[in-house]
Amino acid sequence: MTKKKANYGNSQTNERKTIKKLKRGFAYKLFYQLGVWTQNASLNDYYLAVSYTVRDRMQQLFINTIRAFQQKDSKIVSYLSAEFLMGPHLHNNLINLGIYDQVAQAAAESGLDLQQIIDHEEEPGLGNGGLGRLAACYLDSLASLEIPAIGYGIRYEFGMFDQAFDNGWQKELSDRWLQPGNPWEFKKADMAVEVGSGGYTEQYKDDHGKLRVRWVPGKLVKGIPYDTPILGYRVNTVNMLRLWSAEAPKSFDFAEFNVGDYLGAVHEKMLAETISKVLYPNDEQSHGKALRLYQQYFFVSCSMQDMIRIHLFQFENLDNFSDKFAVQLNDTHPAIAVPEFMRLLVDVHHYDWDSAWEIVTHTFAYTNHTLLPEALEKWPVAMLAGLLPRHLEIIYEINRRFLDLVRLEYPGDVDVVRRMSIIDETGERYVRMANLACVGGHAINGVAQLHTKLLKEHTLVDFHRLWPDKLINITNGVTPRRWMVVSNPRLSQLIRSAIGEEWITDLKKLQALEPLAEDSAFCEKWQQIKFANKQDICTMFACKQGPNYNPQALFDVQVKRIHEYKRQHLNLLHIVTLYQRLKNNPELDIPPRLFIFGGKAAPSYFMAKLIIKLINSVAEVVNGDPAVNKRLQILFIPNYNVQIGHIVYPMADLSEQISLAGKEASGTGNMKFAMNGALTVGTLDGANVEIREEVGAENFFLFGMNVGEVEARRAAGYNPQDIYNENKELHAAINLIATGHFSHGDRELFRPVIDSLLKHDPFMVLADYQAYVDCQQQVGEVFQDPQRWTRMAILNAARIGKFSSDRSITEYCRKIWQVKPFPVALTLQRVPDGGIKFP
Ligand code: CRA
Repeated sequence: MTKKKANYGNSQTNERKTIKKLKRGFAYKLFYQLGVWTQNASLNDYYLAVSYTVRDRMQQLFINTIRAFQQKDSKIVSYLSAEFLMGPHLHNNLINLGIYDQVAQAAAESGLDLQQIIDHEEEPGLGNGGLGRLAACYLDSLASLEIPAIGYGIRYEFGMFDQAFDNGWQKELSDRWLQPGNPWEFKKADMAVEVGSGGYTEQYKDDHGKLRVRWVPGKLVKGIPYDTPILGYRVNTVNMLRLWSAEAPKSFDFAEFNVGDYLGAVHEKMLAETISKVLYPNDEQSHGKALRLYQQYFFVSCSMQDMIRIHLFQFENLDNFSDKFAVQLNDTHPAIAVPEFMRLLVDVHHYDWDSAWEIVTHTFAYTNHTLLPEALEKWPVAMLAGLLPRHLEIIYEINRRFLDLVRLEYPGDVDVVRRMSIIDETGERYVRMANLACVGGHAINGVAQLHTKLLKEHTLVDFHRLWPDKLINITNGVTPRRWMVVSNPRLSQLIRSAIGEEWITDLKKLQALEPLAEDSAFCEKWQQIKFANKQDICTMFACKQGPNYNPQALFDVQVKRIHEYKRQHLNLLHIVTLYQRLKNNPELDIPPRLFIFGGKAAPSYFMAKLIIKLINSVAEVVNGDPAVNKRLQILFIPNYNVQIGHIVYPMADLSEQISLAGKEASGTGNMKFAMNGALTVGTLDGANVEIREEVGAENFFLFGMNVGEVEARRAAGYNPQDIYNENKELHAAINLIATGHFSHGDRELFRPVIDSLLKHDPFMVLADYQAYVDCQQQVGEVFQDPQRWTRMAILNAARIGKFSSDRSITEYCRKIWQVKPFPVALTLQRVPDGGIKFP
């Protein structure tokens, strides 16, 4: 299919006209919208003026898309997610619209530096990490593939916290993304919906004398939608991200006001607004947090009501709802949608239970993103009873019917009933959200082959046995628009000039690069680009303790959330090992390495925060030691986020994907690195397995135990102390930390890390240590042969096509959503010169 570029002509005169209009646009926005005069304008004013000008260019497409969806017979995908980690919009929108060059030129002619303006944007960090960023990549692919879609989530006033370092410790600062103004969203105040909480349920007779149940909430809040247009790449489709913000309903204020309690009313208003105040960091135990549960219910209820409204705009009833909406539950965070939709159908729209259940189960599908037992959500029954009494009744009824089915299938097996029940009755009673999601939808998917296999064999084994066709795999993917075109312009340009640009929408086309891995001129250009990208980092960050970072060094990068299962401390033990080797043997022939870290720790995760302090402490000593710092340096980039990701992936030589096998569901950073020509050192975990299959075992540095070996090792009685006693280098490295070498003699500071490793080592760092160090030795040797390294890097990029989110989304469309592309025609013109005539 040929993709028509939206509406920007290419001829020279058109080009001049466009630039002229853009320049006038900047000036207009500055003057009329922002109310400032050029001389007084701040960088933020310029950023806003440019962004509003660009946004105007998206409007025609946006409005046409919405109209086309309303008028035509298309199915809409609703992606329900508590997190959307969108990253900065401006640059991405320029690329997807295809007007980057014109805007850069117009900016330059207006005396502005587009790069500086792009860098100024405060990114909307409304997600913790992989899961939220995946949702953002999926929205990009949905729009680019011309699939009608709405992303539904929460407009957190404070997103992911900003991270700073204070004497090597993580410090959390509040994120203020909305402070400078958000030019990308539209507030739709008149599309607000109401959401209840608390209260009681009652029976009543309807007009036909039929006995019904209704929920009488004790409180109401209003959900206000804020819409952000999501552009596809060079297509007319502009989908929508609809985020809900909580406000107190007016009627409520007035009621209080009338009895004279003005301050009480204001207090109520504040309470209502706390619902969408802040994003919960993951790795926090949230079972007891009513606010977190209510956040989930709030956005889910708003979204279901919104979909019903959209549906009833076109149809008389909800009978065919599941033909018109496919609703994806991004993990269990939105799983309360199952009883909420049942309530809306049965209590509000008066469907009988069976018909309602039919609609519900045909509408929902659930993606599982984790195997970690502590991340599987469950809510105390008592809490649900207080907050959502009607939903608890509905959950009981769903469970009663479901367990009847289980008993019928497995007569006499009480254990299976106990395990599969939506209610956990082993102690304090809980609602198991994963079980609810499995029962309430027609499909369940894991996010990488290995992950899905483990779901089938362990976490969801009973559900898989009951419904063998329900659990499927869809391996994650990432968007090449943001993760190559936007973030790595040099490499994208080289690839374009070599093989054209079809790969941008069809990533498998990168295969055409394979023969170029043997072309010395191409390889040389490839190396120059990697070098230039590395130089950028060296200029951006100066080393605080030692000589400046060396762009010739092997850039060895681990960026991701700090978590013990991801094993940043394994990486660190390797660094300490190299440090010792160099101290003992200054002549050692190893390539210079720059170890780069990035990532945040959940504020209450003590061990992760101590690991950050440990990395920073080792950095201080290593970088400051003239005996080693020409060959070994460490850079911990603070506040890792999407924006920093843009500069990190393009400059990496080596991608660290070293989680304990069986722990990382998929990973997506692993894909971004390989796309940008980094080689991976990794375990057989998550999507690493498939990446290795695609790029070839000979182009991937594999080490460590596989899942089977991990299980066997644990079953045999794993004792980390034995390894410590037997492995001399490891022993010495651990002792160096324990004796205070990196903590100014303080032997207590890092004791919890050491104790954990020696006594329990839950993620088997010591068991994989030697394999890792040996593998890294090999990495160093290959790096000393630049031709070989470059060849491997090119082959990684050439064979990474599978990991485009376009492929993932195409699979979701086919296997789960049953939805097809729906190209948008531009039937509506822009505002006519003579003004508009209201109907
Ligand atoms: N933390 C997994 O751990 C996976 C992403 C996206 C995660 C990653 O391995 O790549 O999801 N899981 O599928 C998660 O958030 C609630 O579970 C993640 O980001």
